[in-house]
Parts: sequence; C-alpha cells; structure tokens
Amino acid sequence: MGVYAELWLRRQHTRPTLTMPPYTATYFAVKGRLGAIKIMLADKGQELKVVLVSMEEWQQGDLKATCVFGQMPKFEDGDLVLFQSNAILRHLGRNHGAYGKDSREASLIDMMNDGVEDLRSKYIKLIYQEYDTGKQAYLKDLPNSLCKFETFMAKTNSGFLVGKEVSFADYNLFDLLLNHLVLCPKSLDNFPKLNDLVKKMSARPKVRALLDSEAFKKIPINGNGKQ
Ligand code: GTB
Repeated sequence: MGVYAELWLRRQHTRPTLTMPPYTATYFAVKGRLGAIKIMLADKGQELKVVLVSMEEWQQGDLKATCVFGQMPKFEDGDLVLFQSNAILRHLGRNHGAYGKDSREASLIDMMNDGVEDLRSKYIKLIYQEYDTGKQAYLKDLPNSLCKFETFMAKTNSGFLVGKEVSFADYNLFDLLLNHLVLCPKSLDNFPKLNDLVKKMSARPKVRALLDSEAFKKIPINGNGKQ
C-alpha cells in the first residue's frame, strides 16, 4: 500500500521503546477522529506512527475489508488492533493515567465523553452533509450543547471535566472545541470554563509543541475542505 508515515514525539513511560513498537494509527490525512488521540499521546510523551491512507487507496477496498466496522482510524498497540476512536481514547486513558482516580470518576468521565461524542456527531453531520445550508442553524443551537459542559465544569471547578487530573474526555472535548473555534471564533465567548479549558490544555508544553508543529498545522481538520 502506498502509504507513508509520520513520527510524533519521543519518550515512552509504560512502553519501553526497545521492547515495544510505537503505537501506530492508520487514517486519512486529516485531524478528524484522530486529533484527540494525537493530542493525548503527545501530552503523555508517547510516540505515534501515523500511516496515511489516500481516498484512492481506501476506495480499492482491501483495507476497509480488514477494518472491524469498515472504517478508520485503526490503532495498533503491539498485537492489539483497535477500531472506534472512543474505544482507542479509553484504552489510552486506562494505560496512561487519564481515566480518573477511581471507578466513580471513570464513570463520570465515560458520561462526559459520550456527551462529547454526541456533539462531535452533530459537527460531523454539519461538515459532511449540511455545511452550506445548515451552518447558521448549527451555530444558533451550539450554545445549547456547550452550556451542558460549562455547567458540569462549574461544579467540578478544577479546570477539567472530572476530578483534579486531565482525562481522555478532556482531550476529546479540547480537540472538538478547537474545531469549533475554527468554525466560529466567537463560539466560546459566553463559556468561561470552556475557554479556560482551551487555554489550559493549549498551554501544556507538549500539547503546545504539537499544535505549533508544522506537521500538525498543515493537516486539514476534515476531509472535504470544510471547517
Ligand atoms: N465510530 C467511528 C469512530 O469513532 O472511529 C467512526 C469512524 C469514521 O467515521 N471513520 C470515517 C471512515 O472511515 C473517517 S472519519 N470513512 C470511510 C468509510 O466509511 O468508508 C471522516 C472522514 C471522512 C473522509 C475523510 N477524507 O476524505 O479524507 C476524512 C475523514
């Protein structure tokens, strides 16, 4: 397959580089559903090899036939092969200390991540199906979605969605909020907690380094040129 690879970041804590291959993700050349995963791995100091697949290669169907749900991203952790972006985030959350301090926090993190997925689904529908006709209505309704996260974060009051430490749901929400700031730069103006989350996550040195890297900046958010 005509693919090429990028390498992000260096150090491995739980997965010594000498004995384990790096995590590998296979995906289109977009941020899309891989964005949050890249941000989380960067922040955790983990290397990620990305195998890029063109639409032409994808349409040949051979790779699709090997994907459990016929879709990417595909994620490899040694001989463990995962599909479904939220399952990948959970896997990494579990293995890199980003899934709460106990099962109670883990359940709340799951709940908030499902909320992020609900908003991401609406965003993807807008981008791929309704951009030209539905953007105004989407932006009108957006505060109704964002205020749920804002209210919950006001109760947690740590700057993160749940507990006192960053979780995979924070990376996921952060990635989606970045997309929304591109869609509408004013979209977070009335949401101080969400604004703070974006500032706080952006200021984490390894996240900052990723966001500022030319490789990351040049990747489009979506596959159809809309953003
Ligand atoms: N629930 C799954 C998850 O969370 O991982 C959803 C995965 C999904 O929607 N994958 C899309 C896919 O594989 C890519 S993300 N589509 C191909 C197919 O279904 O055959 C959306 C997307 C679409 C197109 C491009 N592109 O053209 O570059 C990029 C991203």
